[in-house]
Amino acid sequence: MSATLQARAQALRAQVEEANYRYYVLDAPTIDDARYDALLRELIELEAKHPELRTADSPTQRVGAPAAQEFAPYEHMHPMLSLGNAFDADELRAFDERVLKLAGQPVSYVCELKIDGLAVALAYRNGGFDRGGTRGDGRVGEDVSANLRTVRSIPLRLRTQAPEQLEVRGEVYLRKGDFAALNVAREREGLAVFANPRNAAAGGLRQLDPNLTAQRKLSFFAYQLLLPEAATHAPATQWEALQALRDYGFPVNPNIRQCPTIDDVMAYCRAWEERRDGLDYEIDGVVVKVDLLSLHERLGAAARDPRWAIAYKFKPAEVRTKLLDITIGVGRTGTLNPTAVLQPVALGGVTVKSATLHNAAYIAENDIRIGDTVVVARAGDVIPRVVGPVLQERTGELVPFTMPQHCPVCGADVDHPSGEAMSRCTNAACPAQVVERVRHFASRGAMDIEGLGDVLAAQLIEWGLVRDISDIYALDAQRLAQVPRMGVRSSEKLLAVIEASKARGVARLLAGLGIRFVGEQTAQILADDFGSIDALAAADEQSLMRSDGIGPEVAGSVVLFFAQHGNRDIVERLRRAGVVMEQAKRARRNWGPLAGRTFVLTGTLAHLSRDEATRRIAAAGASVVGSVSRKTDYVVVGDEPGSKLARAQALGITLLDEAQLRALLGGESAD
Ligand code: 3B9
Repeated sequence: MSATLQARAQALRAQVEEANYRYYVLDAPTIDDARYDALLRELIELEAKHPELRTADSPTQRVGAPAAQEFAPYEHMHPMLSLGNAFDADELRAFDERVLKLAGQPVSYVCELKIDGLAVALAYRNGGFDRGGTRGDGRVGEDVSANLRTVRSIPLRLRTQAPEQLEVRGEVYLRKGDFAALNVAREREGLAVFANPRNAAAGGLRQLDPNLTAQRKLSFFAYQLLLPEAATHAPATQWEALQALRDYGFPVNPNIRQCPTIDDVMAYCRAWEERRDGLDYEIDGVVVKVDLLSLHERLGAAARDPRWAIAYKFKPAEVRTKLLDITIGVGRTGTLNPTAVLQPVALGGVTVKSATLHNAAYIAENDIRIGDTVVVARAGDVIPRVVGPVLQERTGELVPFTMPQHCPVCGADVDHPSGEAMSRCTNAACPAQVVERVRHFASRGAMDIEGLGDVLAAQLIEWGLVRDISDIYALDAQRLAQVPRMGVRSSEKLLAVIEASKARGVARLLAGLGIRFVGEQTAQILADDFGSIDALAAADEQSLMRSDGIGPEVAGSVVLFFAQHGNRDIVERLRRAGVVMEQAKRARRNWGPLAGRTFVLTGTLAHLSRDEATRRIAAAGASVVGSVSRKTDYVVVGDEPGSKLARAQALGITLLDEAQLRALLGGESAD
C-alpha cells in the first residue's frame, strides 16, 4: 500500500471529522455541504478501493454496521449512579446543609441542566472510541456501540492527548425539532408517534439495526469524566472536568454554571424553570454537583445516590382542569379517536382546550370520567394528554365512559378486534373516513392536489360529489359550481391540478391509497420493485417481503387491501380516469454508455432540473429510480440531499456530484 494513499486517507479523515466537530459540536460549520460531501466521497471511494486503509475511527464507520441479533452486556467500570431528587427550595437547602456537615468546609457547586434523555457511558482507549453502553441497572447495561457511533456529536477520536483509558458519561437526546420531524414522518408512515423526545431517543438507541438509529438524528451532551486512578493532570473540580471534556471534543451543554453558594444554585434553578421552553431540547430539572472532586470521594454514595450531587426536579408542565366531554373522531382507517373537551386552561405557554385520550383502554385503565377534574400534561411539541382524574375532587354520580357501539358519524357497527387498542367503524363508506381518505390522497406526499384540503374534502363529500377517491377525477366545472364559496377561478385551478395529479406516478399513487403501514417511503420502495399497481395487486406476501424493509405487517396489509373488491373497483375507476398506474418506462436499454446502470438522485442540482437529469441519464442507457438499494450503481448528490445520501453511504454506493455526473454522461450534448 502506498504511503501517499495512506497519508491522503489520514488527511481526509481528519478533515471530515473536523467538519463534523464544527457542525455538530460547535454548531458553527466552516465548510459548505458540497465541500464536505466531496471530502467524504473521496474518503469513501478511497477506502472502498483500498479496504486496508479503513480505520475504526474513520468517519465512514459511523454508518453501515450490520444489524445485530441482540445486544451484548456492557459492564460499567464504575457503577452508573442515579441521583436523589429535590422538589423545592427547602429540599435543596437540606442537601446543602448535609453536604456542609459532611465536608466540614465551605462548598462550592456546579449547576448543569438535566437533559431529558438517556444516560450512556462511552469508553475510550488510546484516544479512540472503544465501546459504549446504556445505564441498565447501573452495573451492567447493553452494549450499543454501533448505535452510538452514528451519533455525530460523539467523537470517534479525542482531540487532545488523553490517558490510555477513560470513560465519559452523558445524555443521548433528541432535539425538539428533530423529534417533531420524526413524529410527522411516523404519522405519515402510519406508525405510532412517540409521546416525548426521551422515548424516541431511547427507542433509537435500542435499535438492533444501527442504520435505523442513524436516521433518528440523536444528539449528545457529556457531563461526567472518569479517569483511571493513576491519571496525571486529572482535573480537580467538576468545572475543570467539564472543560476537559470540551477540549477532548465532546459537546458540553453551554448553560453550565459555577455557583459559590446554595442561594446562587437556587437562583439558577428558578431561572431555568422559567426559561426551559426556550431551549431546543427538553430538560426536566437541574443537576447540582459539589465542584471539588476530592470531596466526591470523601462524601461517597448512599445506596445508588451520590451524596455530592442532587437533581432539582422541575414541576412537570401539568395543570388541572375540568373534563367537559369526550368526543369521538373517526380517522382514515375508521379508528375511533376519543378526544377530551376541556375547560380551556393555560399550559406551557399555550391555551389547551382539548387533549388526546388515546383509546378506550386508556380511558378505562385511568378511570377517566366526563365531569372529572383531570390532570393534563404537555411534553414538548406533543399534543396535550389527559394524565388521569383527580379522584379527591370527584363529586356526584359520574359514570364510567363507554365507547359507542355505533359510529358517531355514520351509525355503522363498531368493531374492536381483540389484541388491538383501537375500536373501528366498520363502514368503509363512512363519510368521516372518506373525508380523511380524500384529504390524505390529495396531500403533498401523495397526489399533491393543492387546494383539496380538509375543508373542501368535507364539502365535496357533504354535497355528494365525492364518495371515494376515484370520484375526484369525475369532478368538472359544472359539479364544482355546486360547492358553496367555490369561485370559477379556483374551480378551474383545482381541475387543472387534479388533471396534473394523474401523472404523479406509481409511488405517489400508492402512498395516496392509504394502505395501512404504507407511507411515502414504503410506497417508493414497492413502486420501484414492482413497477405497477397491477403487479402489486397480484403479489403475495412472500414476494412483497423480498423488498427492502417490507416485513410481514406491511406485506399482510397490502395483500388485504387488494383482496377487497371495493378497493379493486376504486383502482379500476382511477385507471379509467387516466391515472398513471405504471412506472414510466425505465430505459433499461442494452446500449448506450451507461447501459443497465441504476441511478438515484437526491437533493437539488445547480444546473440540471430533476427531469432533465433523468432524461439525460436515460438517454445514456441507464435508469433513474426513486430509492437507494443494493442494486443502485450511483447516487447523484445535489444540494440539501435527503436520507437517500445516508442510505447510499451505509450501503457503500458510489456518490457523484453534478460535475461527476456530467463527466460520466460524457459526450451528451447540452441541448
Ligand atoms: C461513579 C447531568 C444527569 C448527571 C451523576 C446526570 C445524571 C447522573 C449524574 C453521574 N445530568 N449530570 N450526573 N448533567 N442526568 C452525578 C450520577 N456520575 C456518576 O455516575 C458517577 C459514578 C463515580 C463518579 C460519578 O465514581 C467516583 C469516581 C471517583 C471519585 C468519586 C466517585
